[in-house]
Amino acid sequence: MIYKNPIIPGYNPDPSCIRVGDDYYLVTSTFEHFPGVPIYHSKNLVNWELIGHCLTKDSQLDLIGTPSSKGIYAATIRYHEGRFYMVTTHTSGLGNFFVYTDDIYGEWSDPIKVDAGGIDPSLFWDDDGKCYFCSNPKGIVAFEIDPNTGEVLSDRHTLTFGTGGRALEAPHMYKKDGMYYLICAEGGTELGHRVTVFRSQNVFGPYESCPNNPILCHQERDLPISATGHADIFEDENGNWWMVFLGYRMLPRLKLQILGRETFLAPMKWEDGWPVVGLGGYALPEMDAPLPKIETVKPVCHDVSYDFDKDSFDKRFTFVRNPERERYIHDKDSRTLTLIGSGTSLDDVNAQPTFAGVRQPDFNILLTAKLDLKNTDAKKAGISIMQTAGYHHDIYVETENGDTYAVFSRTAAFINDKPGRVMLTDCDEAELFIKGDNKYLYFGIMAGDTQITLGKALCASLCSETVVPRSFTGVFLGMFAQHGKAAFKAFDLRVTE
Ligand code: 6LW
Repeated sequence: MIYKNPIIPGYNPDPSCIRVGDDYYLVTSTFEHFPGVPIYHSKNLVNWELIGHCLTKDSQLDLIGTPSSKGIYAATIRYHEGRFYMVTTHTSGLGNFFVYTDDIYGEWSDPIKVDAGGIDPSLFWDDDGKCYFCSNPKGIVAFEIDPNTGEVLSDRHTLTFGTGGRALEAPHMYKKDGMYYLICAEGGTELGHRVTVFRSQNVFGPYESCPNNPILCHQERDLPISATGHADIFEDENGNWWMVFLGYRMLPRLKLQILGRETFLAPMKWEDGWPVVGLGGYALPEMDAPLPKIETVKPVCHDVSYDFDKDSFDKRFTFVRNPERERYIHDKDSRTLTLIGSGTSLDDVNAQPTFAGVRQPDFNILLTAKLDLKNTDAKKAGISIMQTAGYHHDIYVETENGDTYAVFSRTAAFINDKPGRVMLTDCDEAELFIKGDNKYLYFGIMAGDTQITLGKALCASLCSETVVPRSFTGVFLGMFAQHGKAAFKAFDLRVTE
């Protein structure tokens, strides 16, 4: 059956996936964003539902002051004897740690630290029940740990220094037919990114490199998906093998991306004891492969339509660092979400603005949000397309000397344009919009007699990757408030043609 890539669009990097029975669970990395590490569930590898997050409590994840693209790096999910484990690195906090749960729909444990250097940790259980921890302090290193306490139980062994690509990372270990396999990423997460594989008869090596390395690499191919790497593999309930990996979709004609590193899927086979990925080392936006449970496949939809009829946020809403929860008030009777803005603005680096957003899932989008102006007094109340404090464009309502204005402002690389502004008269409600295609973003408002596109920006102006070193995130579309109340009545994000 033909399926479309990315399987999980928008900012969803460093995927890790497991099968438990005929259920698939996949996690991705989240940096300075809260809650941390989303968990997606699927039966057919095409329809993925966000079922929760591993790190939902402040006691599990402290992001206060975390710079953009620091915080939570790549996570690995594993399952052993009824228990789920998620292991990751808080690069500006605890370092390497894991959490566990026996109920993937419930809460996860507090973090258990592992005394290990490097990033991109993973766990592997051998047939004898021993648990091994891998990461990349210098080369790929593995040692045995106690999965209850995180205690280190063996010497540390270097398994490989890779094939010579820079940034050897993302080690994932597996055992198949008595052989240990180690899948890694090399080349850095940008255009030279690749997947390499090594194998050994012993857990601690020596490991031999696959003669066909890299087994996935788009660097020298003219393909619509770029930067493929950072993979995890699994066998489905029918005995077919799959690889999930990150990649990104470029803005046409530009070597830039804004949606972030997304999650892709390719079928995989074994030939002569080595994995062969996709179409002999590459993957396409449409792939034909034997998906499990095809009878359950439904049309994929990434729209987010929300009129605040609940007591709390839809799981898809994300905050920049730990949210100050009292600043987000849901009133399901009046179907209003009131944001109470502090003095913090979206421009404040390492801060916690009053902002709640969802990942931009595609280039062609229309976001509309309704504001109840009678119950809004914030200095700024509106919507933003936001990558970081230095890269966001906003359309908002502001009140000055009793007059209300709609304002468009553009912040890119800390350059603030002179905002576009129009006065609003005789209206109780305003509908703000951001419309995007793969070249431009348009910002406007409909309020009373006013219907106006106030500004336009190139999508590329939001791109921080390749401009800011180590920029790992993607773009959010969200609501915000600064200095006072903003009463939102609806939030509607559509992926358009
Ligand atoms: C991640 C590393 C990488 O931990 O980038 O693309 C780092 N790969 O493996 C941040 O996502």
